[in-house]
Amino acid sequence: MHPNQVLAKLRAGQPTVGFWMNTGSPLVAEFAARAGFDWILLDQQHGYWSDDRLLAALQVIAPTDTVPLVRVLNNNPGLIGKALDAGALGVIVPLVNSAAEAAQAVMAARYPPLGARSAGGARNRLYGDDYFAAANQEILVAVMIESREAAERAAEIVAVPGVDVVFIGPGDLAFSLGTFGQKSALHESLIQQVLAAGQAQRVPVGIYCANIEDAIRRAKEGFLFVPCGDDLSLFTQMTRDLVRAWRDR
Ligand code: 3PY
Ligand code: MG
Repeated sequence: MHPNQVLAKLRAGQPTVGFWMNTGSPLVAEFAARAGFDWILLDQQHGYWSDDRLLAALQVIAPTDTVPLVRVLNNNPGLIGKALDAGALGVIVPLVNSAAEAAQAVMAARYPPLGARSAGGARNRLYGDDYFAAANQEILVAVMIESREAAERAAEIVAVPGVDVVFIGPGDLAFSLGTFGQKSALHESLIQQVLAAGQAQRVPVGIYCANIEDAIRRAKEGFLFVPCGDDLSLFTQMTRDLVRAWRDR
């Protein structure tokens, strides 16, 4: 099995940048995968990826150097196994609030003896005849810390064996604090607490960033796994700019 280049970079302490995809469009995924991002995330929690569209997107990303990841709908072993069997090289699991929930996500993504992922699938084995033997090393498992409760338990969550990345969801974290804006001092201090917990145990920490400026700033702070935009927001921004330019002519 070809080494997972995102895991290789993270294990070497290098930052990785990704692109978030919500459109459910394999065609857009094909173009995004040729832009040179380290990873592309197909979001099945908040995006529009039916199983068929997800499969088609994984097929067009596979021949490129970009690593395809899937955010699954929830921390469900069946959904995690299914995304990996379809050819995702990693999963991001939302709303993980405890070490036990993190262990459940790892369990679903790893084959025995490390986990309980079921043997099967076909596209996964296009990665090599040794897929079953190598997958436990090469499949990325990211668990999302996105509540106050989870952030306060960050040290326990990052310590769960098999967690490759802890990924902060700042939007849900703000919701859990009762604020819709993301800028409170408490919000930021919880973010920094999670970063420190990951760094103390040498587990890479990521955070959702909506634009390249945030991604670069967070990478400078030590976050190793950052997206820098999403397809629908970029498209929205660009089409609005076109209309504004036309109206201002
Ligand atoms: C959040 O900010 O809550 C996220 O899940 C980012 O995708
Ligand atoms: Mg979230």
